[in-house]
Amino acid sequence: MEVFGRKLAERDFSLKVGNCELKWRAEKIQLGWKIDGYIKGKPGRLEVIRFDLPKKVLSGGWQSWSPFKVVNPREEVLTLPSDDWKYRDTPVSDSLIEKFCADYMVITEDKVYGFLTSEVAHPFFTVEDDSMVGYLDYFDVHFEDYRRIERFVILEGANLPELLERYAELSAEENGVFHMRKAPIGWCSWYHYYLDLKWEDVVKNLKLAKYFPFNVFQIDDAYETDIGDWFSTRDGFPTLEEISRQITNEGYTPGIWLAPFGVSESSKLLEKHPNWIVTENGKEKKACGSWGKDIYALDLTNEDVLEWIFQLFRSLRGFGYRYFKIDFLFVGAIPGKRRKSVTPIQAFRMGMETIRKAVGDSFVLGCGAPLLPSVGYVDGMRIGPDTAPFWGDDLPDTGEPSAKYALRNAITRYFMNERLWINDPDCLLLRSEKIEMGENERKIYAYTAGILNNMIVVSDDLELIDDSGKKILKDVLKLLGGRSRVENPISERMRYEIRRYGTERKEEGWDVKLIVDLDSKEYELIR
Ligand code: 7D0
Repeated sequence: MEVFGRKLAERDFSLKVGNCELKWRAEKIQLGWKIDGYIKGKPGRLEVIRFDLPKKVLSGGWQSWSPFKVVNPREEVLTLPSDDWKYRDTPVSDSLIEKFCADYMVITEDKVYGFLTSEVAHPFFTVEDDSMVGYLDYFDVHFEDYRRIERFVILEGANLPELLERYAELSAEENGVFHMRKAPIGWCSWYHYYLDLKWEDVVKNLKLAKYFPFNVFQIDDAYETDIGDWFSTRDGFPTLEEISRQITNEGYTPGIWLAPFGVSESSKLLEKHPNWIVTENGKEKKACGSWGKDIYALDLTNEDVLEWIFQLFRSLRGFGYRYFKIDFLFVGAIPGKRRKSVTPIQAFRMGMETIRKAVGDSFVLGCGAPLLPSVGYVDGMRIGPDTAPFWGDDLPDTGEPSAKYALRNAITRYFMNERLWINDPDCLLLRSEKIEMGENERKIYAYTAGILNNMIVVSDDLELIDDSGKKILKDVLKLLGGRSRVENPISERMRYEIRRYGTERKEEGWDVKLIVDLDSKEYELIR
């Protein structure tokens, strides 16, 4: 193993790398090593670490929706870019995108190689011959003065769950995250109504919500006329202020979905501000395609854009919203030309900083978000692809909506929960009609989210939840609390053992254990 081409040793190094000056040091810490340093010049893609290629790793892409799974890095890739989704799983440029490319961390049976921060550069790993190589991508930015590099650790010498949890704790500490918000329990409109949501549906569910233990009531994508035109509600919907008022009147925290860093090709916002977006070769750059339209990325280094974002969230807060599901965030961090010469990661964080300032202590749920650059800005984080009202056994494992693969990510990224943010495993679906899952699958999903101590958000037409669905939710709430651990996170079979530790019922050792098999769809809940 080499770090910056050297053997690890507890001392200071001063190196010339290309046209850059690099000062770094390695420090022994509990369960491993930590690397820190400073760089000056134009680093481009800076090699950090090189080690023998492991046969199997647990790893994944940069953002919420990216699958996080066990692969053989010699034979399998993690990213499948398409025209609409070039940057869905990584922002590294095209030459590498079709090779094995994993962002932030690589986990083996007995080691964690992981970056702790992504404040300026984008950390990723790729395969070169018989080696795994970790890089920091500084894109094309030149630094006049020394900048701190992204901190990095190599952890070993304990069982894997302990190493993963230690890694998340170190990252939290490095990003200044020291306490967690209480996880909300809520309702979300998306996974039943999708884009067909009508105002009458909202009103109906708002009335039925009193039979459920919710404290947040969140409207998802559907209320707005276009991506970017957030205040312009669709036919049949009242104003955002009125929506918030009605939710508040029923006793819930009003929640709203937005894609604040995106702007659709057909939006009024783009028409009014055609030069607010990220470009490439003098042309607007497509960030992704969705809703059958091209989505562009707002240039988050433009002061006017930041002011617009600030006012947007300030207004929503003024209307009473206190829960923000902010989605498609990765578009704010795609490579491209912006006003200021900063990395896409720095630009992204300027946007996140602005939102956080505007919403005060509201609950912010990140979605479609680059993970490490968001630490410290979000209270909750979606850590998997979308769920769906079907299990998805026969689907490929590429991040398409399915209950199975959404839940898999909640399990494999469990260690982030309550350290970096509260994990959102995506919504529980508890209805017994208009769903292609039986009670068994609904239970597996719900109990797993519960024992993992994750956010609990239900997304059904509440009229369709019968007594068995209500009972599942009750049992889920009883599973919350304590600390949970996935005992075998790198298992190749999707059969996991999850234990809950340190509750009031039992302060030492575990008191509840869940064994779930996502392939056979069998589970065992043991107390
Ligand atoms: C997840 C994807 F992989 C791709 C995509 F276009 C959207 C997506 O999920 C988002 C979008 C779908 C919506 C609303 O438009 C829901 O809010 C969902 O929860 C998000 O994760």
